[in-house]
Amino acid sequence: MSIDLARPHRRFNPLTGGWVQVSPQRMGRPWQGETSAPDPLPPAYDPACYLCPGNARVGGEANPAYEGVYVFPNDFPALADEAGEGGSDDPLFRAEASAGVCRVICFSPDHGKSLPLLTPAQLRSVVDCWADQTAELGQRFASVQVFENKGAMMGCSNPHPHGQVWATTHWPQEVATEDHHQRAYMAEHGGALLLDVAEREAASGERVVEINDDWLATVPFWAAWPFEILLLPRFPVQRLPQLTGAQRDSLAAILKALTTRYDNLFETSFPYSMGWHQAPFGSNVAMPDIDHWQLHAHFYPPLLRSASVRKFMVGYEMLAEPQRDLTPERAAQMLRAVSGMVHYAG
Ligand code: H2U
Ligand code: ZN
Repeated sequence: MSIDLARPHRRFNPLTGGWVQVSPQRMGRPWQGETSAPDPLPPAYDPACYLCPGNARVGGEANPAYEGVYVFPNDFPALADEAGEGGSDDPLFRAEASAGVCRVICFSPDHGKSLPLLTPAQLRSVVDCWADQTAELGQRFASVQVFENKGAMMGCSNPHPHGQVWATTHWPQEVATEDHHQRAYMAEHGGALLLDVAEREAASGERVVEINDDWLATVPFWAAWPFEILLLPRFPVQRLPQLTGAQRDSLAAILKALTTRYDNLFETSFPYSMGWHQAPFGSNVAMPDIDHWQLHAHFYPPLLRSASVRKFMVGYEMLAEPQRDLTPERAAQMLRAVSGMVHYAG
């Protein structure tokens, strides 16, 4: 690579076709933003929590006294089971009906146990749940989106550890974009884009935060968010249900280590939006080949300098393209410098 990465430059995201402006020379500029004490960890049970076992949800229905992972239909689903009628091909005012299901996944009955605080066995059952939901919903829907939106800073209304799954009859935009770029990469280079990325990242190690025999967590070369992570399998796999028992265990292990590092970085329950991208299914879109797909997870955390100082994607970023000061290499170094084994809250 014959470019000075210490000077302003742009990096290309081969998965989306987007660019990011990197401005390493701005790292030392003075900061006059907010700072405040980190949030304390929540208690094991909150009588006011609508996700805790035995408590009533907003719709009135009560949660059972669940003991492991618990899935229920979202009481305020964003999608309807049945698509409405009609559509519009008007080139200026195009629309189509959409349908799908939305479910909530409680990771633990313990209100205070976010992912890094779960045992490997408990994390494994979260992985199994993600895979089972994908397998079941993939029979009826074209896309299954598993995700977790965590922390008040991300607009998450409740600290109880939970994620969601939305399955749709259409391919959502990000999935369609990634499908396009992975397909084009394989046509041109013969291999799977993200398998090649995993190999190159493992070889250089520069941006790797966690690695085991099956998985690798890296701050991608093209990361837009300060501590963004791309979690990649080191073997070809297109969807969650294909993972073997051993690959699920090693996934649980790397999830625990990565999220422990996240929490330790600013000694706070690290907010983020994370989710899995996996090969979409057939349904109303033809999906004959999926070899170009590689299963992967994105973590998009908003924090920049402390538990309360966040990165805002505004101004130039909204109007031109994302920009970062902290280099991905430096972010990876900072995440490597904190423990992936011992959580700050014990
Ligand atoms: P977030 O705070 O991560 O958005 O998630 C809470 C989800 O739980 C949200 O999608 C659903 C909301 O619709 N929910 C229920 O299904 N039942 C409830 O009683 C409250 C919240
Ligand atoms: Zn709770």
